[in-house]
Amino acid sequence: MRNYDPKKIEQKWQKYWEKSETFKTPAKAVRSDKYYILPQLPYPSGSGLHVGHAEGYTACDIFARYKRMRGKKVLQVIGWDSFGLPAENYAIKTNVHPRISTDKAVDTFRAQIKALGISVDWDREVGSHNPDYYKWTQWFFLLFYKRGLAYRKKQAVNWCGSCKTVLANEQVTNAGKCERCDTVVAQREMEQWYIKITDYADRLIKDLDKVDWPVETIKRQRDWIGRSEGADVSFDVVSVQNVENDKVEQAKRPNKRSDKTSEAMDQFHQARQSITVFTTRPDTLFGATYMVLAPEGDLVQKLKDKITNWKEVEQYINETKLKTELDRQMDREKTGVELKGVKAINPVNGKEIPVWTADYVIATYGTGAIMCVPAHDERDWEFAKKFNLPIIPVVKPAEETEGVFTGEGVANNSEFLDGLPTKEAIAKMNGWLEENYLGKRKIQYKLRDWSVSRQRFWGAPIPMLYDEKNGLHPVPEEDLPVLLPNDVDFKPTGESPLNYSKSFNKGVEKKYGQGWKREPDTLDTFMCSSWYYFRYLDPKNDKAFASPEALKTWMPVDFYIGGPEHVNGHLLYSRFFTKVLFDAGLIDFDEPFLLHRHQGLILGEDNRKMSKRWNNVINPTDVIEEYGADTTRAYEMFMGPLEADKPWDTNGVRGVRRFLERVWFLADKIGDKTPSSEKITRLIHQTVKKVTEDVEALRFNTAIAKMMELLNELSKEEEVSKSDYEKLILLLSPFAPHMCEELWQALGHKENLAFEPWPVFDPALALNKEITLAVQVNGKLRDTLTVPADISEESAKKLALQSEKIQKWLDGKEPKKIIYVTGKLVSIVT
Ligand code: ANZ
Repeated sequence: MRNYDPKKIEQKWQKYWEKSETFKTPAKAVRSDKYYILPQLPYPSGSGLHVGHAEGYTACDIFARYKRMRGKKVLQVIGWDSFGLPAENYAIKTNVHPRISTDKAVDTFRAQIKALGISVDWDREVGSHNPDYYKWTQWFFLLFYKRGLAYRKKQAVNWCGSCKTVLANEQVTNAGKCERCDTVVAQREMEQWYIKITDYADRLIKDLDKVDWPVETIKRQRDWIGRSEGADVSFDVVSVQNVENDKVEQAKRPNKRSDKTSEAMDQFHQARQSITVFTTRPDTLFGATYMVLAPEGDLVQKLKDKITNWKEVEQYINETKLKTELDRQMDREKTGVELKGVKAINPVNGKEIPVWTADYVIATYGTGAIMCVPAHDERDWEFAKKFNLPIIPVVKPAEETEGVFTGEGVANNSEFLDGLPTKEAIAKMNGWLEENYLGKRKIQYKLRDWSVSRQRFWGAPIPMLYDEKNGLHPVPEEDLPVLLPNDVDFKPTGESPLNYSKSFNKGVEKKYGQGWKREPDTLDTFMCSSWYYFRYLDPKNDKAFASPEALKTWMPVDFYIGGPEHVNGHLLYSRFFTKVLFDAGLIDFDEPFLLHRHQGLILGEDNRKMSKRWNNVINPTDVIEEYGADTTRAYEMFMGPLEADKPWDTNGVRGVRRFLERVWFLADKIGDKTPSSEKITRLIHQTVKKVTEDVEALRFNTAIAKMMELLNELSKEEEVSKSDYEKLILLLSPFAPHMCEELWQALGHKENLAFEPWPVFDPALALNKEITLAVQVNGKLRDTLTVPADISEESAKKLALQSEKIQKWLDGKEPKKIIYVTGKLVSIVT
């Protein structure tokens, strides 16, 4: 064999694949024989591809190449998440228009991915910043609008003062910072566009049963949606001077439910200024000793006339507005102000309890008001301790505990609930509340509606119009796309830059009416990335986001790889988009990604996260340059389990390169005169079995390890049969496709190997044959062992010594000599 020259080989095959359109998506596929493989849409950053991208794309590509060899019709495409803040921030930093810098970054990414030999259909590439793409992002927005799922609302929003834009909850880190620039996020009252994802909360939880995703991912998404079963309970709130009168009036409460509606009760509560709380523990109502209203909500405002210390309350409200929600939920010293002049009546016993406002209650969750049970809720406990409020235990734990008890137990101090275990007590209290018009069972979600409008330039314009009276109108579908103008100063000011574009508003009045103008905000980039996998199916269609036939053939996605950081954003939004399409009758499935796995993080050689700061960044292009794409691919897969975080190791890269070279030069040993030994034949079948099973289960590292073992054994042989060697090449080809194509051709094949059938194994031959070994101590047979036929001398001796029977006969004595007779006997002399 001539020298192994990856650069030459790799360029040759990449050109060949491109020219002969090897990886063009097969035209005639049906749902039963297609396989849709999806690498997560990358954001094309100016700094190019990193090793983490290469890891995900290689994993997908191995799967894609493997599935083709198994006869599947494969769809694999890559596109660009090219709108959004990072591109815009980069453009601002470098003072180059985002369109120019984005297109340049895309060119670099594309070239780098091609250099890795990823087998995608480049005819289907899409970029979310292109008008023929974002036309359909806008169409999706209109679909939501028409279905009552897009609305404007004024409320407190997350505001990043540095990026000068609103952020979705999913874009704020656990530390309350902007995920892009690390600035502490503030709250601002603003009117914004929202998508009503909460309408789908229930289905988004339930349908998680339909997908094969990592358990932890499913749990994280379920927790984020946050389903709580509980009850709404009404508490009357009265002025202090009226307490006596009100108590009398309370007796006139409508009696038991006599008809199916609760109208009478609603009227009663309205007249009485009742406040409804959401609780997951209605069984603790007898222990509710005070009530708290969220400072920023309107409940406190409604009581303003009755509150006698309004100045103090107002000051507290203003202080709260400066804090982020997260800050408020952190375990800090509790603060709050009592609303003097009002009291609430605990509905179960008519007791008068104080009403407070405190920032640990959030206006947007539940009803924005809570009943406080300090004996059984930690935050209430801390609060009650600090402000000296009464604590009444109403749930008895199985074992006496000190302090607050938040678990389940048996009700006590609770009249008609006494003696009931928590679950039954909850059910009984719920029944009682409903019968007495005092409450209703309720399911509550943590998920909020998704804020999608951004006061930035680099995004899809929201396709809405305002008339002269500020009335809203959707842009007619035939007028899409609403083009992103070019005459814009894109530097952020906090106001939508599109407001100042002449071309953006030009002709709007003439076309739509006097005084009409366009919505100047743009869509959050996650709107673009929530549906890209549909566009890959039919990227040039200008009549629909994808044709019904393409949708029917290719969806749902069979295998999706992405990082674990998008669980509560992108993955959730994509599922929502899919469900809306399903409800609109446009598709026949309601989950987009059947099988989903995450790739792990590749760390620097120093075991730290790769970062310019640590000077430990490995650039895949450098690795390709020095060792070749096949080595880069195979090394990244050999590093460890796909989903594990693992450090880079240059020695490991060299090791994999040596492995490939040894496979290359093994071709020199091909000879077809002697048939393979039984041992080699068995190992071949075992390797085919193991690699097949490992690839199916994405255990790429152990698949490579098995091929290395096979190589070692074949290398010991004088001669290797052509057919054995070809099997190794076929197995290795998804990992190191260029080299394997070259070898395949050198072996005399006319067709390239991308569609060559995957090797099959004979299960009987793949079985490791077993033999029986006799074990003697001082010449006498003392035990027999069943071992693999190809057991090594070392293992045979070790096993013999470990045998309990033999240990007994040795009786603690050190063996002087151990003799092994291959396949027959271990003889120990003491
Ligand atoms: C009384 C009670 C007694 C509660 C008890 C808990 C334990 P999850 O499970 O997260 O849904 N809560 C309700 N609305 C709130 C708001 N806007 N801000 C802060 N806290 C709020 O939690 C529901 C529980 O969180 C509710 O049940 C309420 O406290 C509190 F032994 O009511 B509970």
